[in-house]
Amino acid sequence: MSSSGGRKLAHVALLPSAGMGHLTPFLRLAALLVARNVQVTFITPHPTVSLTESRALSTLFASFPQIKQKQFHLLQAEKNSFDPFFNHIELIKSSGHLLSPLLSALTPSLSAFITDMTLASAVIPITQAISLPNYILFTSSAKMMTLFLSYPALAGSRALDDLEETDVIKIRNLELMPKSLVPPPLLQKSDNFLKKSFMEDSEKVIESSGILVNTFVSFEFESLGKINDGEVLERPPSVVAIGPLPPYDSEKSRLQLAWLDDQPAGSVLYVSFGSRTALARDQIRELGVGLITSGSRFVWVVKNNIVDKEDSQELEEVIGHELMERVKEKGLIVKSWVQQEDILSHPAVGGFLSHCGWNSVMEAAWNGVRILAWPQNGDQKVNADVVERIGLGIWVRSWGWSGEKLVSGAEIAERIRECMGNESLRIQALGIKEDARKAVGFGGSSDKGLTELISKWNQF
Ligand code: UDP
Ligand code: G50
Repeated sequence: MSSSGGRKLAHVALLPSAGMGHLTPFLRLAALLVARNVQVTFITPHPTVSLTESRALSTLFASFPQIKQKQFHLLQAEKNSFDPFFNHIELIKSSGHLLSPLLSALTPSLSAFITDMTLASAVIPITQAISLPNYILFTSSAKMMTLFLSYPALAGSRALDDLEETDVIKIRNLELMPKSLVPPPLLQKSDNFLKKSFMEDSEKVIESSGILVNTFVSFEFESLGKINDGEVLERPPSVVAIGPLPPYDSEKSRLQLAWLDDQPAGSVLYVSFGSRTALARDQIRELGVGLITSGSRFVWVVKNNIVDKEDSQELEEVIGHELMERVKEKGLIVKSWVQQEDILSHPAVGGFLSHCGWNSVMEAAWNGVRILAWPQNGDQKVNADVVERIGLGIWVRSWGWSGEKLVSGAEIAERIRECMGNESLRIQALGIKEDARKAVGFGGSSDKGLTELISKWNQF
């Protein structure tokens, strides 16, 4: 640690995993810590999977010259999964032993180390060996964390196998969630990345110094309570809600979408399935029909490929000439990275058709934008359930997981109208925005949680 006028200042290193959904909360946490006089070293696994990740990192270092960058050169490894981001997480894990010398060489010596939950099993033993306090940043919902923390017990007891889809998963006397919400790979008989990493990481996070989670108490009161009251695990690690992690200034103000300025307040639906989900071609076209027939204005981000640099197709090839012409009447359609925060914070935007990646949910809450949830895979049904229960949005459960069925344009249109026309949902979303801002404002629950952590680090 370093000292300033005799007072010790914390020095914290951050290590994110792969993909924008995991990187963005780390960038925001870095900016937040710097604003609180914490010295930050940001360890960047190199190379990144997507161009967007390397651009976001450059922006961070350009905007915050006080953040030290340390490149973490990854070894080459076999690619076991079809998912490039999962492969990359494996790669970071298998390069883990190279971290020790990197960490020990940092000056001043570290007060704490924060890494992503997907890297826990590789990183925690390394930090333990050098007696460095290690924290996990959980970048999904607290509800997802209840499943994550109980997974070794569930998988061990085979309780999951014996349940019907609609049955509720129980652990001791605790009702966790219906089996239907669980990410499909966790229910597969065969081995896969998610099962293996859930098992390994969950067993290891119990030994961490604590878990930080990008959520806030009033949003996920029940799940946070279940964890911290010892209902999920008898002796849980300390779990601190520090969200929503606010976007920092240089993420904003590069608005490419002047079109939005000419639209009436709250009239536009923003449509995006996040950074790594490409809908099937026939589903993209039905969605286009749905948007047009809904009568709503919209900004639609079309994603045709999981990884940005592998996508060379023109927009018109993806959605077809006729649809392309009709879409232009009411909406804006793009096939590139957009600054989502710019869009969600724009007064013209009133709704968000979202896959419910957790960052998108927190950003919608932060901006008071109601959600029409269309989870596709992974943790997204769990997150959609949180959204629906708290009253931030609606979720049509019958639409199923990605690829289970083709949802028709007519049905999509009907639900868009229902969501955009729902006045009580609009008001609820604004209430949630107020709660979100209170949580991170001075003396709010997330502000207090982070302040306590920092003062602990300052003493180390
Ligand atoms: N995002 C963005 N522009 C895009 C697509 C995504 O800014 O065109 C951001 C979005 O704001 C969020 C992150 O990328 O912060 C995606 O994370 P999320 O958890 O929502 O979903 P994932 O991409 O991990 O499925
Ligand atoms: C990403 C993803 C699918 C998915 C999840 C993702 C989660 C989050 C929880 O983040 O479920 C999680 C914890 C530890 C771990 C992996 C995932 O090792 O594409 O389900």
